Amino acid sequence: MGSQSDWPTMKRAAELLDELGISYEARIVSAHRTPDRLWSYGKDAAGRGLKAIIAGAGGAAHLPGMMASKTRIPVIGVPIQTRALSGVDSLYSIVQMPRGYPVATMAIGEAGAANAALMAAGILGITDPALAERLDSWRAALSASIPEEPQDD
Ligand code: RP5
Repeated sequence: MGSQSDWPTMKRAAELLDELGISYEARIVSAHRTPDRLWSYGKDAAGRGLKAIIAGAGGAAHLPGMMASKTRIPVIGVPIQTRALSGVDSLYSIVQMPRGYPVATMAIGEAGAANAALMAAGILGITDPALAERLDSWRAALSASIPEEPQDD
């Protein structure tokens, strides 16, 4: 993520990764404030065996796109909801990548962070049958939790 202030949102991704038994590291890597850290993180990602990168950033959200320019590892972008522009700024900054350097862009905010973890699980599940099974169970449990009819409070 681009900042400590992104963590309350990105925690939603971390919680789901925990739930699905996927190991991960959570790091602050800012495209603007720590560009050298971004460069080495992206440069070393494939060699370190990372399989997916979830990149959350807000405002002029250059982290996911710059990360995608430094590594072929799939980058999943999470637009952080900003106070000034409600996260539309983050969304537009992340989603409009030029041909050649894609970022799989999620919804703005906490739903996007949770979905980023599920997207990563889906990617990793292609070659990890045990994880694929855990993801299927998670999805079935969510589906089963939805009532057929609305309840009064
Ligand atoms: C972005 O700037 C970060 O991803 C964060 O969403 C936003 C604001 O950062 P802070 O000023 O709260 O550290 O780079």
